[in-house]
Amino acid sequence: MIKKLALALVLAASVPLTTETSVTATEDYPVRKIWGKGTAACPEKSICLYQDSNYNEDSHEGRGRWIWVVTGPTARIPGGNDEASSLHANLEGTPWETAAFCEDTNFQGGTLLYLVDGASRPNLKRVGGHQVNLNDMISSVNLLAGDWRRPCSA
Ligand SMILES: [Ca+2]
Repeated sequence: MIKKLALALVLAASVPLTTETSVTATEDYPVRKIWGKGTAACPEKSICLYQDSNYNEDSHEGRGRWIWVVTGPTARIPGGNDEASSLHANLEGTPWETAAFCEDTNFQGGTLLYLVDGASRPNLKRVGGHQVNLNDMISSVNLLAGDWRRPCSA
């Protein structure tokens, strides 16, 4: 009888209350939104997706704009889908070495680009030697360590 009671208590403690789920979508993903500009505004152990090019430095508001701060593989960016215009990787101190940015949610749609720790992309409208436009396309972010393949499924 005591054992059954103890088990019931453990089960009750491990099951989240239904009223606490889905308060905000961001609680389900390791991503949060902050207001700011510049790569220095990117918190430690994070990938930062900036709403504007040049890390929000050119925003008319003067103080910056939104930055989505990713702290783990995130299948969705609530409120920030297809919004990123510049990127910064600040992964030092994490198990991850590289971020892969996917065109669709749930790590689908293929890999738009990679970013290693410490790297930045100031303008996703013109990326790489071919000046590819990847602006406002990123929908999920996978974080990778060591040997890896196919970070975003095609
Ligand atoms: Ca997309």
